[in-house]
Amino acid sequence: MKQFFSIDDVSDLKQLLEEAKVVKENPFELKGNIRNKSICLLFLNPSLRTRLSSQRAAQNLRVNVTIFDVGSGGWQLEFTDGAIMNSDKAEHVKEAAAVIGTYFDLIAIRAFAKLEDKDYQEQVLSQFMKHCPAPVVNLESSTRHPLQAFADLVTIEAYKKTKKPKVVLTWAPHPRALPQAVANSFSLWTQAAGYDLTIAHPEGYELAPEFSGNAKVEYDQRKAFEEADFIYAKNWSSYSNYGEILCKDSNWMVSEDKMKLTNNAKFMHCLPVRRNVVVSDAVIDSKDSLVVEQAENRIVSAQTIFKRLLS
Ligand code: SN0
Repeated sequence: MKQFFSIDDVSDLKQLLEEAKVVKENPFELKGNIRNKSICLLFLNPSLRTRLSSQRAAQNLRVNVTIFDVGSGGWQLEFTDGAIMNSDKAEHVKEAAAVIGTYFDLIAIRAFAKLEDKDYQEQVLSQFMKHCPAPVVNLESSTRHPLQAFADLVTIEAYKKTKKPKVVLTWAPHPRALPQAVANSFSLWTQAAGYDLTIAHPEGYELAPEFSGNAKVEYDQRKAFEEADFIYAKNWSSYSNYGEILCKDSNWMVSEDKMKLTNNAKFMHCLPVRRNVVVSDAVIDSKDSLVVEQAENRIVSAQTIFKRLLS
């Protein structure tokens, strides 16, 4: 593995999940000599779990970790090749990525979608991967959140009762327009794991075909919930009407009565979550809610990937 941008960088998902199990059971075990290596976490956007779990993961591996809020503490970066830099952006990613890559053995970057047309070109991450000599890890880019999806798989693996559980990714309402990254990665990773995936959403919220893949699409949320083993709620904005909010229908909130249609499903969400908009208090506070455990597994997914890339 040379970088961790997407699931395409994982050629052996089963093996990766085995490695995650080992990391989870023995978080402080050290094999190989990666002590004294150093990681830089670069944030262009806010974070709670990603920041803290990546830092914990590095600390568990006894590697040095530096957090840089490049969005607020660094020069404004230019990402476009050939730009005439006579405006507000002081530094080109070419130099920034090259320099940071000489200071650290791995850099991990968060750069959300701006919900602008160019998002699916993944300019920020691809420019860093091109110009940084150290391996790059995706901490949520415009179209993907692979460490979240990996942690979600670790969570589902620990709770699934059948080889091919029925997993439902359901759209839920939200007051703001959000990226598709979490939903996109969840779809790819759960399909790669061989689960039976249904994606439920109102019309107009279809994910890009490269991300929905062979998942079943269901416009009737109640029907989707029938016999489900896992309900994963997430809001995303429209892909076809890019970045737009097409629906705010509160009937799409995950509620106790809908959870009753399932096969005693576990409830999942990547967090942060808007209570009583995306999911009711009763569901997220129930014994079937896995949201905190998912977040805890973010340490496992980050640590497994850092370990691979630094070893
Ligand atoms: C981000 C997203 O991609 O949907 C990060 C999720 C891990 N979520 C948000 O930006 C939610 C912000 C809000 O206002 O609720």
